[in-house]
Amino acid sequence: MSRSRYYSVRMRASANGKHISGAEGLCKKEDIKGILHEYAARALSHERGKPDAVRISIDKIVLPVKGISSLPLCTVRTLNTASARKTACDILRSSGISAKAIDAAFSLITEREPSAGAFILDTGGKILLNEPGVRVTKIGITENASSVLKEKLSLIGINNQRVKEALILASKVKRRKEVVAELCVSDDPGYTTGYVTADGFGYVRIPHIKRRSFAFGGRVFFVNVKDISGLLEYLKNQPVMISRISECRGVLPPRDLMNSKL
Ligand code: WAQ
Ligand code: MG
Repeated sequence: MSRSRYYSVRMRASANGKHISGAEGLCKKEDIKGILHEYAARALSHERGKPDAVRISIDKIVLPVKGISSLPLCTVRTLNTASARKTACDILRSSGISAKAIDAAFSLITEREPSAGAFILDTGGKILLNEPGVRVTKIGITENASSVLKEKLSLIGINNQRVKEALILASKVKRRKEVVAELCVSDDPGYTTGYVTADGFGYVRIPHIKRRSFAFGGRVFFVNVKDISGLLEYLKNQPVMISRISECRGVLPPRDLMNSKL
């Protein structure tokens, strides 16, 4: 994509310095007002609590915007936390992530107060980026891709903002070759579906990855490099728009998922 007419809008809400919610997107000038309204409403009525500080910022995009495809999406049929964790482990293990790294990732995101950004671990489990982690920003979707995505997600009954935003973010992250996989667990007490992304699997939604009412969550990016400076620069500053939508499959049993690696 060429010269940009886009603006990056970001929101962060906190209470006593603790993360409550955040949002980020790319939009055209005429849509800024609507987005500000939506982000402010989201910040002030979040199930994680009432914020005492909300920061919203708007930056004009100066770098050319890169157009990319969304990751292929599917949902795996996991019926409880044990099978959800097992499936996440199976995908990550088959992508070359060590058991130690997977354990470290789950403890970082499920055993302490959520961090505003994502942790970065190497495939052996070494923490390359600790709290507060990296916030992925400058992410959006073209109008055309957005209507295609809406159609595809509607067909499988999951056309909602949360899925769309997570797919956009994960597609930007996984686009980098050094990112081997991502693990995400929502920090919202009422939202128990998480996801894993990895080569050959795409974006795999995993129901029941945590128990309801549990207010912990987070994201971990697993990488196969030691120097993450180029990756951090890309995640924070490279504007990326989803301009093509890949396949969106419905629900698959775990065994079919593992056997149908793309
Ligand atoms: N960059 C990096 N990390 C982030 C970002 C970001 N832009 N936004 C959120 N996080 C981290 C942060 O630690 C949050 O605590 C954690 O992720 C969870 O964020 O297909 O709702 O917004 O059904 O609670 C995934 C499944 C939902 C969607 C993810 O995440 C689906 C979700 P939340
Ligand atoms: Mg949240």
